[in-house]
This record gives sequence, structure tokens and C-alpha cells, in this order.
Amino acid sequence: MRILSGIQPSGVGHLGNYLGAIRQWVSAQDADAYYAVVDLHSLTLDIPPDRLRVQTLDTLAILVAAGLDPEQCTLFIQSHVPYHAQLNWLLECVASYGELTRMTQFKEKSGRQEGYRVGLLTYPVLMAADILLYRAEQVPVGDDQRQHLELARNIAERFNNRYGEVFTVPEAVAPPFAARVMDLQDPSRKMSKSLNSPLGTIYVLDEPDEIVRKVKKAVTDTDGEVRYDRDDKPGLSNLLEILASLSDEAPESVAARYQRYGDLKSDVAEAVVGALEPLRLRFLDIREDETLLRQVATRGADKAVATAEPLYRAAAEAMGL
Ligand code: AQP
Repeated sequence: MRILSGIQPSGVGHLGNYLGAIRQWVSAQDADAYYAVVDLHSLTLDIPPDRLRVQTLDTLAILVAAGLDPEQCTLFIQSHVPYHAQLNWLLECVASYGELTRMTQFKEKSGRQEGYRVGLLTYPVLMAADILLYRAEQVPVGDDQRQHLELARNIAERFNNRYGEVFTVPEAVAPPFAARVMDLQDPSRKMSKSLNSPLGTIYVLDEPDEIVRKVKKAVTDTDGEVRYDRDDKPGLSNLLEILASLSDEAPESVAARYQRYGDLKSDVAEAVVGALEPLRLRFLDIREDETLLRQVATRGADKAVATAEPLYRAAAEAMGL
């Protein structure tokens, strides 16, 4: 089974990235797995170049610290493989403007940025290129990426119908719970790297007391009943989902164990610290050895190029280049 997924180095990863994506990646890494730090995608945001370079290596180190073994999976940096940008152009000539303007994430993010970049509109086509270049069958992602996955499927099918069978049509795989971890301060929006919500976002490198403080301050409601109900009790249900995900249970059965919000919050904080503290400590070690990190990236890129190049050539030839 060929698997591919990616994470943007647009800031320090958060609990949503961890529960929605990275944890799934670790458990699937003994399949034929490709995981990328998708730095080209981060150019849609205004990040100073030196900071982007640092964040790219930070993100690579976070993935290794989370348990990805570069001996087992192919771990690489997207811009080190030129075929992503090249296939992107071919696929931009297959995708339609209308379908890109309908993407929810584009509507949300373009509304927040004045003079937004064209890349923000075309980003899902680059994501389709990332996936299709490797003939990925499954793409483990959080819920927010489902619509982009659907677009990648449509682009693959359209390409295959128009130019002949080149691409594998991929499938999204999201975790049963915590596929959309919400901001702790505003549970109507997802936890996000690029939203400025320090108290609402648990970063994977937060220290334990910081995590405890954020969970304690999480917005809930005033009716006092511990019950899983995403519509009526979004803040509380978010906490229940986080704990459910970390303890491999259903959020309803987690809810049944608690009478008081305070007790639930204490256990959520403890479970999150239990999951993230070992990651943070490993990160501190791994990040120190930049030479080793660069070796991981180089080896990963070599493996990724070997897979991507023939696929890119097949697509280019099929289109008449
Ligand atoms: N809140 C979330 N809950 C569950 N999963 C999430 N993911 C993102 N946010 C949540 C999943 O994490 C993977 C990597 O995400 P990304 O780096 O591609 O960024 P994104 O989806 O655009 O969301 P972010 O992290 O909030 O970044 P910004 O703010 O830069 O856009 C994906 O599988 C995603 O589904």
C-alpha cells in the first residue's frame, strides 16, 4: 500500500496536526510511506525566508521526534524534488478556476489576507501534484483536507480520461476522532498554525505547565453537564475528543466517566503532556544535530526523486510534451 502525506512548515506543529495527521503517519510508516515537509505550500504565506528555512528543519525534526524512522519511510522536503512544481503546472492546465474558487479553505484564508497570493488559490493543485506523483493510494489527513483530497481525485480522473491512465486515484484516510481539533479559546474554528491564538493552540513543543494552563483555560459552557455534543457543547466535546483520541476510546464513553469539567480538564492535560513531552525532549536532541537532519533530507529526496521522476515523465509525455 503506497501512502503519502505532508505538513507545512508554516509554524510549530500543533495538537491538531499531531492527532489528525502525524500520529497516523507513524502507525502507517511500515507501509510504503512517503512523508513530506511541504515548504512550497508555505510560500502562500508571508514568512521571512530565514524563518522558513529554520521552520522547515524544525518540522523535519518534529516528525523524527514523533517517531517517523527515516530508515523505514521516505521522509523528505518537498522543494528538494523539482517534479512537484513541474507537475503542478501540468495539473493547473487540467484543473478549472471554478473548482478552485469553491474550496472552503481558500474562501476562509483569502478573507483573512489582504492582497492574498495566487498560490493560495492554486495550492490544492500543488497538493494534488504531491499526491499523484507518488501514485499514493491512501492519504492520511485531518478533516480540513478532505475537500482538497476530493479535488485531487477529480483531477486524477479527468487527466486519466483525457490523456490516458497515468495516475492512481487516491483515497483520504482520517482518524475516527480528533480529525478536526478545535481552537481551545474559540471552538468554532480549527486549531491552526497560522491563526494567532496562542492560548487556544497547544503546540507540540509546549512545555508541560504551558499545556496544563491552556487546557485549564479552555472555553467550555455553563450548563455543567459532561456530555459529548459537538453542536451544543463544542468546547467540551473538543476536550472529550482529544482525550478519546489519546486513549483510543469513543468520546461518549470518556464523557460517561466524568461529573465535573475540572476533573476532565485535569485528565486531558495529563494525557496531552504524556503524549507530547517525550516528543519535545527527543526534538531538543534531534534538532541539535543539523548535519544529521540534512542527511535525512538528502537521502529522502533521493528516494523521492527516484519514484517521482518516471511519473512526471509519463504525465508530460501523455500531454504532448
Ligand atoms: N485542527 C486540526 N485537527 C486535525 N488535523 C489537523 N490538521 C491541520 N489542522 C488540524 C492536519 O494536519 C496535517 C498537516 O497540516 P498542514 O500543515 O498542511 O496545515 P493545514 O491543514 O493548512 O492546517 P494548519 O496546521 O492549521 O496550518 P495553517 O494554519 O498554516 O494552514 C494535515 O493532514 C491536516 O489535515
